[in-house]
Amino acid sequence: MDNSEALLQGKSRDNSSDYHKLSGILNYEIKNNEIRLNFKHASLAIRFLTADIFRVIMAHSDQKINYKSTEAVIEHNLTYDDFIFNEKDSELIIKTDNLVLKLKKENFLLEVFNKQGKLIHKDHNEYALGWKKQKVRAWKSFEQSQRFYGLGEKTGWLDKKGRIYEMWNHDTFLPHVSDTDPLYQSIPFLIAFNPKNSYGIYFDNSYKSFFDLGSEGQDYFSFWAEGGELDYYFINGPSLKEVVSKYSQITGTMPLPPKWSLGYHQSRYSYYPQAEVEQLLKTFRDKEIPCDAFHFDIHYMDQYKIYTWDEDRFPDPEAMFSKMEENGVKAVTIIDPGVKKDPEYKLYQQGMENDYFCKYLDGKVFIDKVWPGNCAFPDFTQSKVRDWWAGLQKDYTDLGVKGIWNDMNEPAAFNKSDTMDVEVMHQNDGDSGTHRRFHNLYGFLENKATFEGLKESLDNERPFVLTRAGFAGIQRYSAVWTGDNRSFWDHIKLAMPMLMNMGLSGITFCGTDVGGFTGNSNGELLTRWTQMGAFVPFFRNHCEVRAVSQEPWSFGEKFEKIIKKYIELRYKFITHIYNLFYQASKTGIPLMRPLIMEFPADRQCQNLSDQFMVGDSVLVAPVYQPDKDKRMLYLPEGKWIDFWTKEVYQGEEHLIVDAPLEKMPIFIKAGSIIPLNDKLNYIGEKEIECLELNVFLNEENNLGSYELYDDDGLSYNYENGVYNITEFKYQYTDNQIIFNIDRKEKNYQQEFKDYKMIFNNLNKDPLNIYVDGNQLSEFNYSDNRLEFKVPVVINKITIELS
Ligand code: MIG
Repeated sequence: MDNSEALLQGKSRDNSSDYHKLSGILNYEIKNNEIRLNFKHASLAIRFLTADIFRVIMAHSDQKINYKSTEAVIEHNLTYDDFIFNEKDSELIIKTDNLVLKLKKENFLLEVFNKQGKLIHKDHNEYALGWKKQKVRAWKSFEQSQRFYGLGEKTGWLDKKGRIYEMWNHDTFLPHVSDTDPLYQSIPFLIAFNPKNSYGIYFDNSYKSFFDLGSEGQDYFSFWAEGGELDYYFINGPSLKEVVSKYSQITGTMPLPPKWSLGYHQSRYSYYPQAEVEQLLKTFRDKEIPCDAFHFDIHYMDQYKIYTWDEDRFPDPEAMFSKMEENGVKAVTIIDPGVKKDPEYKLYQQGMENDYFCKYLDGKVFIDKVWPGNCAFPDFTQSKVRDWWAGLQKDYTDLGVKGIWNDMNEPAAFNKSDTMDVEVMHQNDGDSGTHRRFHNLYGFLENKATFEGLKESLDNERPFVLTRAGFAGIQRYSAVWTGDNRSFWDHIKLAMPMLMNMGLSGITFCGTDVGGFTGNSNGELLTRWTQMGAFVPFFRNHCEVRAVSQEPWSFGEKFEKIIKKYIELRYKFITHIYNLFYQASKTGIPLMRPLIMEFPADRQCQNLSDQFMVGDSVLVAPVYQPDKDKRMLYLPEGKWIDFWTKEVYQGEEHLIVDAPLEKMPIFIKAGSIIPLNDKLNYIGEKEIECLELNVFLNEENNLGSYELYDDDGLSYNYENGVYNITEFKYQYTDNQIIFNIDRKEKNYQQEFKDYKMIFNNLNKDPLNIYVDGNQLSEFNYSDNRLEFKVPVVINKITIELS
């Protein structure tokens, strides 16, 4: 490596001209859902999964086409052979119901057109696909007006254009700044956004890979990997939502998590001894600050040996957990993958006796330093190792632990490369390979084992797993947090586009350490961060071992009061948030969304990185600078209602709004319905007797609807149909509002007894209200807001207006 390459940290310009390119098509063959093309030194398979999704696999040199997918791809039975094939002089044409593919015969090149005949995707004229020794690479044309999203956990703006990104899971403790890359997760899924024709490319390759999105202003974007196959999926939208949703047909959606895990989590590195945890519990409950989970960081262990307890610090973890449980707080314990090399330690013995650890080809077990000192690393590519690991979960769940936090699973090691030697072997049940191939899958497979083990031992309860490292598809097993951020204002800002792109990359359940991990937080920073965190899917306050305390009360009463208010707000929104999680589990569409997902035609939203939507109707604009009492924000088309003041704003405008410390701007899209519930100290504290249905009216002649899913929030009984789906619908005309309630599914014994109906932005006097035909005598109307209560069993409300 010469100096300049070293400076580029391996992202050396990988000269396109050094690659072998595909020549002309020699011959081809069509079989079922696939067209196979043969070239002089390569072959290509194009397989159709649906009318919108096809997979391209290249084999070069002496290789055969390898259809084996990485573990990221779920077992699906998507196959589509309904295409029409045509051959012309210079090209082969394949027509699906939604796409037309043209394959140039002479200098191979793929073009994709939409139904209307518009070109939406094209290989680069000069390069298309190629290889260089072990490397495989694709080049694609792009127009400068195009935007790029996705790629998982990356720094920078919402639009990823103009940089090279590396996929190589890495423990990055140095401050995450705008061009820090890579971080802990690798999600090789790219979205090319165009207002009318968005598509995605999922590159199913677990080797170290790169995406160059025009880093030198070139007219192509490109992705390549240091080994393995060129194996990618083209996913047609055409909308951004459809791209994201269709991607989840390949890598899966997040399963419905336990509802408590959507509450507030309190963590630090580390809470100990036991008495401190008990004090923490008491403080939360005395102060009535809602909280659902405490996280136990590495100091709970005996010399950092996983699945052990330091008996001096924690004389009776079981009793501690049951006391926590009585007070509605669940325990989540950290686990690192490194197993201490200690001949007297049970796990090390088991691993050595059963050949569970990663080793070199010559049989030597790979040993490196992590927290416990010298450690061996389980080879999670082996099913027997995953079974062993899954079985270990019971040690903890028997004590009362409800969730596992998988850290250091890049895997991290205290050496120059920060990870395992790439020459170490993984056995992978007979299809072995080096760490080069399995590095990015290491954490993924560990999480799979953890999730399955917890599921088994928790007995019909849904597990909670949190991870730092992962690969595409990680959402099937685990929530993700963004690792070691800092108590910097910049890191509130950095988190927003990062989390939004993670959501677009399949990771619905993600969050960032609220308050900042490294460095000392302060009252104002923690307050602002908590405000944002309350609307981020995973909501946990966590900090480093040397950092000052940053529990909600740590910086005095002034801040505590506001922080408490926002944690409470999270719980007021929890029915809505849970509902959005349900939708995400069905469709793959995340709850934390960039505005562009909801307003794809609005150019202002294309790179809007410091505001986000929660679902399709709540717009959040966190304050991420100190000493601010105003914030500029953008409202897209439509009418918007200030959540706090109920003032109505016209959209397609930039506004400067008041945002004193106690206020984070929140706007609700007029026309929507939002359920809000009573204050809770924790999920399941009490039955929610009354659910508020907040209707935010738009002008007359407006329709609105909301579909509410609800179940016990904890068990798998919903898989047997034990859930409710209720649809609320209203129509607002010049002299009346009709509100309908349709209980579409009702197999779960609902906790709500009443709905409190709240109609905001109603500027006509209500004259009479009829509930299922009976006149209602009690209601309140003032300041354009109408309120009354009805029992949940009713079907129809009619409000006559003046
Ligand atoms: O090398 O377990 O990102 O959340 O507190 C540090 C101690 C190891 C890194 C995690 C952080 C956790 C810390 N861990």
